Amino acid sequence: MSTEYLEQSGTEEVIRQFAVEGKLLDNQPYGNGHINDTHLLTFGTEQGREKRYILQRMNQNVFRRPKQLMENVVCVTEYLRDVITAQGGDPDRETLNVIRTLDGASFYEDENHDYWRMYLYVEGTLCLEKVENTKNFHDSGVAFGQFQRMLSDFPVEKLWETIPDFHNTPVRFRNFRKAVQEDRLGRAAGIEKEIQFVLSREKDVSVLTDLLGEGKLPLRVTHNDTKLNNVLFDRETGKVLCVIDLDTVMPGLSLYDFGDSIRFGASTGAEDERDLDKVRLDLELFEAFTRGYLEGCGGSLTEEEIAMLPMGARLMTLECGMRFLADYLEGDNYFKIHREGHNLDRARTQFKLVEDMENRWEELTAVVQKCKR
Ligand code: ADP
Ligand code: GN1
Ligand code: MG
Repeated sequence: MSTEYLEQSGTEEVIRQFAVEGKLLDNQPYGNGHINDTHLLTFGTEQGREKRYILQRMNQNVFRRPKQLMENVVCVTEYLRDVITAQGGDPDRETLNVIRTLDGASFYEDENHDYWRMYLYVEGTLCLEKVENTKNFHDSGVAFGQFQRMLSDFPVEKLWETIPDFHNTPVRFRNFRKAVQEDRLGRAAGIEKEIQFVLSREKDVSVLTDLLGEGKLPLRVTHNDTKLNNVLFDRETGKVLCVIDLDTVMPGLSLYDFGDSIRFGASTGAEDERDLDKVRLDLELFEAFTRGYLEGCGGSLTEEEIAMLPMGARLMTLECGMRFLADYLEGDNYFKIHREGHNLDRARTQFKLVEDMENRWEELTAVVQKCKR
């Protein structure tokens, strides 16, 4: 197995560890995720056909417990395979499929202690970085709602909490305040306005965790990273096909999944748009996703959850903004950046959206009430 792609990428030894037949023909960096290093591999089979796979180096700075993470992924995808098969779907395309190593493991640890895993590449799909039309955003809502419904009988106790307090907004708030106080790079001076934006919202951050603690919101199996680019659409039919990026599947609140989708997909601007005049919450998209999500959940959400959907959107957006800004203050160690100040730009779009949601709060709640009927 020696091609120039292999030599270039330095991943040849890793690829050899996986139980894949055929000859490696191509190996390219792939996708726009902020976390993992993703490669698209093309293999040629003896019958002259091509077969593609996704190879990922898991980001160990983010995922400190890669073994537990892969246990979660294997457990959840095997469960989903059964559900999809029972529904008459195609489990090779409608969920991720883990490719084992030659030893039968779900990942490979190389000599640098980097962890690698491989998935079947889902062919004939589109991954959207931005909403193209109201319908596909609605459909992504159906997909994330169904994802949760398909896992509603999954034994939650089988899942590891691979990133503790991932969407615990009060904990994220405290981490943010610590990053400001430490100000290791002296960056706080230039961004007082943004820092104040977060600090003045301290009373908001515990709304959902308090309701959870009081037993007023149910703990469910959730995806926790429901960005539009974490679903794949069928290129031919345009239908939503597969929920991907299962690294953060953990016990959580439905509001986390709903809220994270809204913060990314219902914005009129990109997550890193520099012209903040372009960034607003698009109410039509908000409504489309709400309808899709409620439809996908199939009546399983409680009254309290539905009432809290706008709060989920507002808090997930504020939380993500805090995380971007904390990362900026700490030296951009967590999210991949592609330009100077990238995390600051991302934080600013999130705050602009939060402000817009706050100003149009009655409209948001009215839309949710309308969709509920
Ligand atoms: P990250 O955590 O870095 O976001 P993802 O698992 O979301 O990593 O993968 C990054 C991108 O790679 C996705 O947005 C998608 O475009 C593509 N991708 C990942 N897995 C698959 C797959 N099995 N089939 C097709 N495309 C995939
Ligand atoms: C990361 O992996 P990706 O790009 O889908 C992050 C999410 C953030 C998102 C912001 C494990 O998601 O929590 O909301 O960036 N994932 C992790 O774009 O931290
Ligand atoms: Mg992703």
